[in-house]
Amino acid sequence: MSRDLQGEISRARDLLARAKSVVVLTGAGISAESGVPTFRGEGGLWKSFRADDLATPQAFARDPRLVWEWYAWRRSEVSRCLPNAGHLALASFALERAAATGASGGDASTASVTLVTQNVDGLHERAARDAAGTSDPAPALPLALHGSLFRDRCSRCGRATPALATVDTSSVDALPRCQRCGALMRPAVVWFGEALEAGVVARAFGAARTAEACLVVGTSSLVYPAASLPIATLEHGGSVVEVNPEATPLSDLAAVSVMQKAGDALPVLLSGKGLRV
Ligand code: BV8
Ligand code: ZN
Repeated sequence: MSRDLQGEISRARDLLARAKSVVVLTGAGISAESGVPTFRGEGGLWKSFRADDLATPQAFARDPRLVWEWYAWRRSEVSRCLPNAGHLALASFALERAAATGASGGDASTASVTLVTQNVDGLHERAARDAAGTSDPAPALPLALHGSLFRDRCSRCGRATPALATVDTSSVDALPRCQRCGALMRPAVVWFGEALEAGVVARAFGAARTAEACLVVGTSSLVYPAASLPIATLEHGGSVVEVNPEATPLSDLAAVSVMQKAGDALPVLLSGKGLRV
C-alpha cells in the first residue's frame, strides 16, 4: 500500500475515532464488491439503459412492462448477492457505537452513528442482521433515501406490500395489481422527479447537520438531494471522509479522500484491522 494511502487511511481513522457523532452516506459503490452493478461505472446499470427510460414515473406510465422487467431482473440479481466486508464493517461500527453510548437506533439525534443509503438493494439491512446476531440490529439499519427493491406499492393509492417473489412481465395485463383499488403495483423505490419520503429526509439531514463527521462511501455524488447530505455536515463545521477509488465532485471538499474500494478500506478505517501503525 502506498505511503500516502497509508497516511490518508490513518488520518481518516483518527478523524472518525474522534468524532462523537458520525453520519454515513452510501451509494451503489459499496455494493459493487457484492456483485451488484453500479449505475454509472463500467458495466453500470444505466449503461444498458438510460435512467429516464426506466427510473421515472413517466417511463412507468409509458411502458410499465419494460420497467417491471428491469426491476424484476434487478431483484433476482440482487437476491443472489451477499453483504461484503464494507457493509459488515459499517454495521459493526454502528452497533458498537450504539452499545457504547447506550443510544437507541431509533433516534438519530442521540445515536452516534446514523447510516443513510441511496441504495435499494437491502444489503445494509442484511449486514445489520448478520452483525447483530441475536441482539437488536436497529442501530445499524439504514435510512433508505430511495426506498427498497424488495417492497411494492400501488401506483395510485400507495398501498405497500412486500415484493412479490415473481412478477409476470409477459404482458401489461399480467402485471401485478393493487388488491385494494385495482391500479398497477410498482416497485417501492423513489424515481427521478419523485419526492423522497419527508420523514426519512428530515432524519437524515437532522443527523448530518449535527454530525462531527460524514463518511461518504461509494457514490458519484451526482444525485440530489442525497448528494447535499455531506454539505450539510460541512456547513455546520463538521468534516467529510470519502471512500471511493475514483475522484468525485465531493473529493475536493473532503478532509480525507481514501481512494480505495469500500471492502478494503472500511474494515481498516472503522475497526483498525490490518492497519500497520
Ligand atoms: C427530487 C432509485 C424533487 C431507483 C434513484 C437538485 C436538487 C434536487 C433535485 C435535483 C437537483 N438536480 C437534479 C435533480 C433531479 C434529480 C437528480 O438528482 N438528478 C441527477 C441525475 C442530476 N433528483 C431527483 O429526481 C430526486 N427527486 O429531487 O424530487 C421533488 C420535490 C418535491 C416534489 C416532487 C419532486 C430523486 C432521486 C432518486 C432517484 N432514484 N434510484 C433505482 O435504484 O432504480 S437514483 C440512483 O442513483 C440510485 O439510487 C443510486 O444510488 C443513485 C446515485 O448513484 P450512486 O449510488 O452514486 O451510484 P453511481 O453508479 O453513480 O456511482 C458509484 C460510485 O461508486 C462511483 O463513484 C464509483 O467510483 C464508486 N465505486 C465503484 N466501486 C466501488 C466504489 N466505491 C467504493 N468501493 C467500490 N468497490
Ligand atoms: Zn391501490
